[in-house]
Amino acid sequence: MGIGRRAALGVLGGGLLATTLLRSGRTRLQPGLVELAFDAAPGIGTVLGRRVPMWLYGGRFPGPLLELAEGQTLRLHFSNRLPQPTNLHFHGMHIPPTGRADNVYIQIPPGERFTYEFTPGPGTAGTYWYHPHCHELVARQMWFGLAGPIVVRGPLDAMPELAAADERLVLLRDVALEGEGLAAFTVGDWHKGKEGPHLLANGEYEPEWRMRSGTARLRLVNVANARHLRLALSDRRPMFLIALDGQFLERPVDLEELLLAPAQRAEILVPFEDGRPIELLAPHYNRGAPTPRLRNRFVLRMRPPPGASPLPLPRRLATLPGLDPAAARVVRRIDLSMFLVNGRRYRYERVDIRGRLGDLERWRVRNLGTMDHPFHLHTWPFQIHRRNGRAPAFRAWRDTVALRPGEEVELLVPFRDFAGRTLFHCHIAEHADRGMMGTIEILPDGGYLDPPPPPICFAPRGDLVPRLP
Ligand SMILES: [Cu+2]
Repeated sequence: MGIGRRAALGVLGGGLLATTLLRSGRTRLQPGLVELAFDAAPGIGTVLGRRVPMWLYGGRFPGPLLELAEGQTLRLHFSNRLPQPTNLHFHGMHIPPTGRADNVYIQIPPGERFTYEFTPGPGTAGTYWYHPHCHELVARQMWFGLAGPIVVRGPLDAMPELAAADERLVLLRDVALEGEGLAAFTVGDWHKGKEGPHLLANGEYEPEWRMRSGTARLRLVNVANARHLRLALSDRRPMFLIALDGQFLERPVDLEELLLAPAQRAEILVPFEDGRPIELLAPHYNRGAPTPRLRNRFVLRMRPPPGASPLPLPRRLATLPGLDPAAARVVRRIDLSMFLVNGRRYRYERVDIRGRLGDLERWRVRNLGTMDHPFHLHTWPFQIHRRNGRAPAFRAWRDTVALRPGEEVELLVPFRDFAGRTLFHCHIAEHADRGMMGTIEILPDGGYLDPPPPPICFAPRGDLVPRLP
């Protein structure tokens, strides 16, 4: 397979993640095509200073960075060298759920390859991530190391207040070691979701960074299977939220604390006011499950450059359209309970929601369970209209919404583009694997979709735990 010079650049872009460097303005993307290749394969990763057998994208943990600009095409030659089927889901991306794009029905048997290809459109600049989506195998493949970042750049990234900030990707997940590697799954893990007592940032434990600007721009991504992260800065300094999930907000919002549920992203600006180091902290969060307490003193520490002063905050960011709830043609109720959506367990053959392309829908999602469940819809971003009857403080596009026990959120979901069949589910990976998921099909009037190919992902095949070679 011919991989050109851009592929090499793409892979190099991934390499930058290992040193946690990713600064806007430095990366020159050519118009057109970004092409790269990597595999999912058993390998050796370093976790808490120990070399452990893992499953890795491109031999790295986290996986290589996929970085492109709005309107550029990503062509990704992906090989499966795992002992079981796998595939890729491009979490949060507003791209087709069909063909070679974000198609969860693609199943790649061991030893085979597949070329993904898609073009994120205007207004999609943001932080995303990729992970496997082979039903019943997702939780294990993610826990043992399979996740990687995606950054889409757009015109807003060039504003001086953002471009001059020291930009860092921060992929967050917890780990537990046991025996010779990452802890194996126990029966209880499927119910509560698998967690560990150590939180890693880009695979590192309590890293300390020398910053290059008076303001940090952190692209935070929660790639944990189940751990919900409460995030705050040392001395309760304010942080300035500029983006949630894949989209910019209208203006920065100052926060003392942020809850980042599994799969969610948040971009924050951190000004270094007084030249002192700032730590990102993860205070304990009770999600209604017996979560092991983190042993971290901090998640990461940033040391500002001497004499640097913070950048001015951007006054305006994106312009987000309001959605009129009265224009919703369909109102749906979606009840979440353990392993079930609307009382039913996921079935590959069954379509749970049929909608029409062009419609705005209003979804009332309730958490009837006793622990938090993060609800994720593929392909179509939504706005939260109300949470427990109250309008949110600011407008945002989301792809994953966290629900505490007893909560109800009303979502406005515009199906403006991209027909096809895909999934909505709880993003505690173990819950989705156990059936807390449903199928949605959005078609133009009179449209028809062939049934998906027979499943190969179900039921464990081959090794369920990575082994030392
Ligand atoms: Cu759940």
